[in-house]
Amino acid sequence: MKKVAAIAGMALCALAATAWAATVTVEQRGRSFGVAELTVKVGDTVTFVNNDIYGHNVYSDTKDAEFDIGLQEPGETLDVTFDEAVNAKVRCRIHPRMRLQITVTE
Ligand SMILES: [Cu+2]
Repeated sequence: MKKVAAIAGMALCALAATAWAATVTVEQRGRSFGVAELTVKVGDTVTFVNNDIYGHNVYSDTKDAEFDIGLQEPGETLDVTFDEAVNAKVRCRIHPRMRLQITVTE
């Protein structure tokens, strides 16, 4: 019986952690990001939604916030989760004018 209780407790912790983390959506349309700046907390997920007629390749080479979601075709949605407090400069490899600043706070 004790073992069952421990497993139930772990499941509750996992649910609590999920409830605290937020998901913020960033749209791409007209070869630009829907917002120029965004502030999220550590553990939050940014969902990149390509609502454009062009493909995009969103990435960041900012230290501690590196990611590259690759070629994202129109209509595709991709998630990036931030696990460090950083100021991430987000760009598109195909469209250098696309710029987004994501501030990740504790
Ligand atoms: Cu692009």
